[in-house]
Amino acid sequence: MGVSNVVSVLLFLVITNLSNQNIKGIDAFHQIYEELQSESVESVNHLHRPNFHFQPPKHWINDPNGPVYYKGLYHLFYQYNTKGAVWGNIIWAHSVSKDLVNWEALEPAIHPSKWFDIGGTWSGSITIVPGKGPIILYTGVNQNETQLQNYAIPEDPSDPYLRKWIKPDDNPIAMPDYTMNGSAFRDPTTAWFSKDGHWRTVVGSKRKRRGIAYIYRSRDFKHWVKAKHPVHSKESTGMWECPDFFPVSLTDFQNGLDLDYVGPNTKHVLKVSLDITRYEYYTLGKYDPKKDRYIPDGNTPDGWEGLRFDYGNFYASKTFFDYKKNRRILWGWANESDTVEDDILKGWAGIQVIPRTVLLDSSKKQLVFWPVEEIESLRGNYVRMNNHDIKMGQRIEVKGITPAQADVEVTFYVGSLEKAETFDPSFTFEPLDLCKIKGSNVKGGVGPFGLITLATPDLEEYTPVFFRVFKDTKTHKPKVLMCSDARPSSLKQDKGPLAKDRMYKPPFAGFVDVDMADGRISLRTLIDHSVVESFGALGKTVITSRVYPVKAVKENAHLYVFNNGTQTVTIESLNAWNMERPLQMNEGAL
Ligand code: DQQ
Repeated sequence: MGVSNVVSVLLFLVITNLSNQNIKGIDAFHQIYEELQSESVESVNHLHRPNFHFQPPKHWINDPNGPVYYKGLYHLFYQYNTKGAVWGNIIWAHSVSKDLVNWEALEPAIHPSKWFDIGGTWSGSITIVPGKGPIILYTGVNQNETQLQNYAIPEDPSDPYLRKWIKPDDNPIAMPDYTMNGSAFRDPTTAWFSKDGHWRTVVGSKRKRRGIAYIYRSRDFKHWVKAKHPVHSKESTGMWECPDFFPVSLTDFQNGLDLDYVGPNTKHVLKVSLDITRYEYYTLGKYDPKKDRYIPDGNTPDGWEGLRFDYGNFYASKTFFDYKKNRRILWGWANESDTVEDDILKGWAGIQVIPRTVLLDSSKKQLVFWPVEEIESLRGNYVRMNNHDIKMGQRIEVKGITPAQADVEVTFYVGSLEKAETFDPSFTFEPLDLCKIKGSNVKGGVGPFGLITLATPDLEEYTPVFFRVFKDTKTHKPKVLMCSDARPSSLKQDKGPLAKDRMYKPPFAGFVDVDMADGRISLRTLIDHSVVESFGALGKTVITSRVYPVKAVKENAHLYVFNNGTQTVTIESLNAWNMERPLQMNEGAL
């Protein structure tokens, strides 16, 4: 490389680094620690290990791949390191379930073995092709580190377990052309069949700093041609990983739609995972199948400030249509927030969040998410509370369940919003900044109120999940902030200045689009040792945090309801359950 090239590379790095500093999000890219990728796991530490979230017995996992419902079984594939607890040596691991709760691990579906994937078998999807059965589309990396799109077929499509997969020699099915970025071309979506006789799939990419979703068409699922224009792109958003593109109904708010559904009363959702900050956003919009263009509605931002499936530790998500129950289900990966050294010591890293149904909210302005009903089969011991006032500064303990492994649903009644703080126009509109300044201990008018999870009785450690209601002087409507704040979650400190030695204990936040006309707001939180997964206002705003308390663990963890606002808040109803461990969670294989 000549001197001028070196200078331009350095300049580019400085500029991108500078411009990224203003963009908030979680860790950038999969951190690559070559020396640690194959460090074998001696034993598995269970202290913070979730009990009812999807996990293999050990090692690193990331993106959910597939998923699909086929011949009576739910299949989940996922990115898995066969050798250690950090990212690397990635294959497609494979599990099946009859109920989305209990999981049986099967042998891995695909691993690097051919010239078109010897450098990696990365994320992708499954499509059920009539007459052929399920077909995997995935990204292979070749030995020059160019990303290619490949397909794989089951050896025996009549086997509901789809145990063995073949990678035909006529792969790859798509290669980057000279106009494209070969190291940013990945994660093909589930394909759909259109009336014009073509299958279509979307592949994530970027050109310079522009995030891109390319669309490919095929008549036979083998020969794919890139459409002239990307289906959508957006400047300054960087690489679009794991795009997801699906229709939602504008009239039926109970059922999901399959990808090939065509009808007048639909909108499309385009979700992309932003590699620069490792968070995702989605837009609602209109897809024109003739022009193969997607145009966002324009009601919500198409970029960094966009709506999110989950405002917390959640990435590389993927939906699928469940033919059994006519619903669209979302899977997403929640990474660890612990130090890399401790990930290796505990022998595992990464979980899949509880699968969630996805529907358009009746406001038609956003989606709503809710844990699949099957998860309720794990509910055990149960306590309830009704019509209980919590005055300012009060904290009430929820006793009689196991607070480190629980499902809690609360409906708060706040009555009048008179005392709500004014939404100061000088506030930055970023919910995260607001949550940073106005934590759970900062007294307010209406709120902060909510749950204190994984806490010690003296609050040396705790993870609060709460609402704070403001009066928006511009709209004259309440502006509701929801926070899940990991800052006080653990006494554990960083082990050093490097990224791998740091604990990630951020506050996460989102606004909740409710008018609270009836004075009520609900919160549901699933707590699973190091997971705090919360659904505000029946799933309008969702936040997942990963936390590693030192003292508030297992039977030493406590759960409280609190209010730090001058307005008394009533617990209209609270139902809390112990959550049991599923009978089967991938034991054995791998
Ligand atoms: N993870 C995969 C990629 C994808 C990224 C590699 C997202 O295919 O873009 O493990 O987390």
